[in-house]
Amino acid sequence: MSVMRVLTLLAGGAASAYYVRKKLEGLEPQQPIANDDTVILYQFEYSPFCAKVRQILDFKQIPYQVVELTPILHSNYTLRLSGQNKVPYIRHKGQVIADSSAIALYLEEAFPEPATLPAERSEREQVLLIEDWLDESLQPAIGKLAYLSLFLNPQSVIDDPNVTTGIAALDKHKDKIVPLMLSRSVRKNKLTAADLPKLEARVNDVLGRLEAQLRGKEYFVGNQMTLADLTLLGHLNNADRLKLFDYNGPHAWLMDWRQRRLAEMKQIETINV
Ligand SMILES: N[C@@H](CCC(=O)N[C@@H](CS)C(=O)NCC(=O)O)C(=O)O
Repeated sequence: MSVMRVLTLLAGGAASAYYVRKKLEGLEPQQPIANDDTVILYQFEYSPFCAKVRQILDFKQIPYQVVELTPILHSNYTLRLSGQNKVPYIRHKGQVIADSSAIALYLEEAFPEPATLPAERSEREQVLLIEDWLDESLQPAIGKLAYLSLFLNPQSVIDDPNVTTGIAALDKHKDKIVPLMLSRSVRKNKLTAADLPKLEARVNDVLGRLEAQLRGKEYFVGNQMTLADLTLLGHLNNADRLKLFDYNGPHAWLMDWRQRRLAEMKQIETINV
């Protein structure tokens, strides 16, 4: 099937999407050559939930291989492999685990050191509570604003060489694919340009709540990095690339916090090389 046909079908409705899925078996990603002990991460590079899992893997110094999937087109393949239709999911020792929070718990069990969850019960629950809030409140607020802003001005994503569809033949058509995918997200969330001020206000609310928890502190809980901090790093992963929101002025502290945590992650990598 030609790339242009794929694009035309993707632009269509549910029936076309179904047809595309049925037709695209040939474009499935190659399975990586790795033994069963290596963690395989199935992901989209830009997904904040996938970035969260990469942060955990890096923090724990777990070797892993990435399989880059293509948004929308991956769903048949993903359903078959993992029994659900979202990324991230991982494969390790013959098991497939989906959902970033379930993956975090699995990795904590399989690779206990260094720990991302405190041993003390109330601290541990606090970390999990914050993780949940970051995934379920902060991320949707930032995500909706990002989708709409980028849909209204997609050129920065089209021009970013790091943005890939996961399929080389389709990457040449990013100028068509990126707006198409963004328009699907905007439609799914029933957003229009008129919603921008409301979405910006919501992001400011959420960042205000975050500030009350984290400003002036190095870590959410205790005196070392936990799953809560790694989750926030994941959700801020696109901050530079997509210029998600204005970090000058009131939110500059958050970018400073992020820089300090990224420097700490770099140090962990260097020490363990
Ligand atoms: N609760 C899930 C959320 C995962 C999620 O929403 N993934 C999005 C990408 S960010 C997805 O796969 N959407 C389906 C698609 O785009 O095909 C987690 O923590 O992993």
